[in-house]
Formats: sequence, C-alpha cells, structure tokens
Amino acid sequence: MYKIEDFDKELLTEMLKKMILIRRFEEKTAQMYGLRKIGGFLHLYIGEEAVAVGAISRLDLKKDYIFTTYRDHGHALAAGLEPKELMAELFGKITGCSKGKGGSMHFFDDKLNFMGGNGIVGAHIPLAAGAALKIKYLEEDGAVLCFFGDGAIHQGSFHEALNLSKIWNLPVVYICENNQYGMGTDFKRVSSVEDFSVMANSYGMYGEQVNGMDVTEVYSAVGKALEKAKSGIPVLLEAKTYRYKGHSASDPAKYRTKEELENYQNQDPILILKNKMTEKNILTEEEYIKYDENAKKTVEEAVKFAEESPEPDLNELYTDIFI
Ligand SMILES: Cc1ncc(C[n+]2csc(CCOP(=O)(O)OP(=O)(O)O)c2C)c(N)n1
Ligand SMILES: [Mg+2]
Repeated sequence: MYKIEDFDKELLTEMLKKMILIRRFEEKTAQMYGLRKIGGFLHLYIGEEAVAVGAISRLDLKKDYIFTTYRDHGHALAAGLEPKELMAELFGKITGCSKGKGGSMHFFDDKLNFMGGNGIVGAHIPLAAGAALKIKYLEEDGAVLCFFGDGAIHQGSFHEALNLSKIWNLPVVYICENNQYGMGTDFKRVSSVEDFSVMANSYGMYGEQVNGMDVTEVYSAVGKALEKAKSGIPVLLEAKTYRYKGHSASDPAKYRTKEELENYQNQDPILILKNKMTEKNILTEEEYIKYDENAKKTVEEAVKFAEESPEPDLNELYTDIFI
C-alpha cells in the first residue's frame, strides 16, 4: 500500500483539482435542475469523488476504456471530458457531448474511450467485458475499468460477466462503488455478504476492499489491480463510499439519519486529501482557495456556454440511431 510520501505534488494537486471541479460542477447542476434548466433525471456523485478520480488517474485513455452508470458526471470529468460539453449535454443542447440527446445519464466520448453513462443497472458490465475481450483479441496493451453500484452486484449480468472475464482472463477491473444504498435500500438488507470483494473468489478472480473516501488509497489499489488485470487476472474492487445527496435530485433521502450523513461528511474525500497535502507542506490555504475559485469559474463558463448553445435541430431525432 502506498503512503502519502510516495506521491508527488503534481499528481496529488491534479487529483485535488479534479475532485474540487466535480464537487463544484455538481453543486451547480443541482441549482440548475432547481431552475428547470436541466430536465430528466439527475444523479449526483457528491461524496464519491475520490473513487472516480483515484481510479481514472491511473488510466491512459488512448488505450484504456471506462464504462460507468447513470451516476456518471464524476467519471466523465475525471476522464477529461470538457465541463462545457457536459453542462450543455445536461441542458439538452447540440453542443453537448452526446448532442444533447443523452442528458445526465448518457455522457459519452469515444475519443477518450469513455463508453458512458448507462441507464440500466448492471447492463454495462458485460459490455465492459466485451471491450476487454476486444483488447485481448487484438493483442492491444489497454485495460478496462468498469464502475457500478452496490445495487448492480446482485444482477445476473454482473455474475455472467465475471465468469466470462476469468474464463478468458480479460484485462478488466470491476469497481463496485458501494455507496451503501441502492435507491432507498440499505445494501445490507439485500446482500448475502457485506464484503463484496469476496464475490471475486467465486470466479477465481482477485478481490479487494478499498476505502473509497481516500483518493490515494483508491489510486494505489487500482494501480495494483490494473497490473493484475493486464497479466490475465481480472479484478473486483469494492470501494466503500457514500453519496451525500439522495439517489436522484427528486429523492429527499428520508431513509437515513442526519448523524449517518454527518459522519461521512466528516471524512470528506476532498478534506482528507487537503489535510494530507497540508501536513506534507505541499498545499497552502491560499492555493486551495485558488483551485476552488478556478473550479467555480470553469463551472460558470460551462453554464454560460450551455445557456448560449442552440437546441438540437429536429432532424437530429433521426441521427445516431440503429434502425
Ligand atoms: C435493470 C434496472 N432495474 C431497476 C432500475 C431502476 N434503478 C435505477 S438506479 C437503481 C439503484 C441502483 O443502485 P446502485 O447500483 O447501488 O447505484 P447507485 O445509484 O447507488 O450509484 C435502480 C433500482 C434500472 N435503472 N435498471
Ligand atoms: Mg448504491
């Protein structure tokens, strides 16, 4: 396991900036949703930022691939998709990353090997295995990271994909983002085991639990996992995390206590990294404020871009579809 001493300032600063950007971006989307500038569903990732940032910072998106769920804003920003194009997508504008036709759940960018944004729980897990099979078949050097929630782990698609991954020894790392709830259901009520990483044993894979609130721990675990996956041992990681907001923007989250939420907010992923960097003398309060101000500015510019962009033409209804 890496210690904070093993990380250089540049990488930690990059990860800190990314997490702040995700937080500010999403806070703004909640506001815009309230103003009805954004329609459809809006699932926020606030509180879970360290998982996407720590994991995706390990990738080379010229050869590696990302698959994720409808809770995809954090992963897209971590992968380097443009905040302007993401905000425009949320506003349903033609300048959006999916031409305004996908919305919150369907961010996509083939140039960055960002394969979405998928709305059906668990359905993208076999797709990730498929991408890993393609990498292996063509003897490429990449790997696949596949993110999904604690609710998806009981879907048949998850178990089928894991089995195939091991049969074919695919270069894939599955990351279960256990944010403790599937909509309003506590994961402990619907799971035969509390430690999901043991499920890897059933398929002869490697499994590990990781503290998903600490970006350095995620970064370390995913680095090790990618090495294993590329050597032919697919991996299942369970990142223990927590979402601060409700399941979607319309969920008041009455199924949990204020104390529980506060407990997690006290181990906020941004604060954990900020404190570690401050203790290591590689971050000052002024620098932190500057990064935060920059993130807010980027988000404001994204909103302006989205507001000013045109709606898709009606003919767009007939493009990018299979018939
Ligand atoms: C196959 C399927 N069943 C049900 C739904 C409705 N649904 C959307 S999100 C969700 C909960 C999933 O929870 P989890 O996997 O823990 O992810 P989280 O939302 O916590 O990130 C459900 C049941 C769906 N989208 N797809
Ligand atoms: Mg969940």
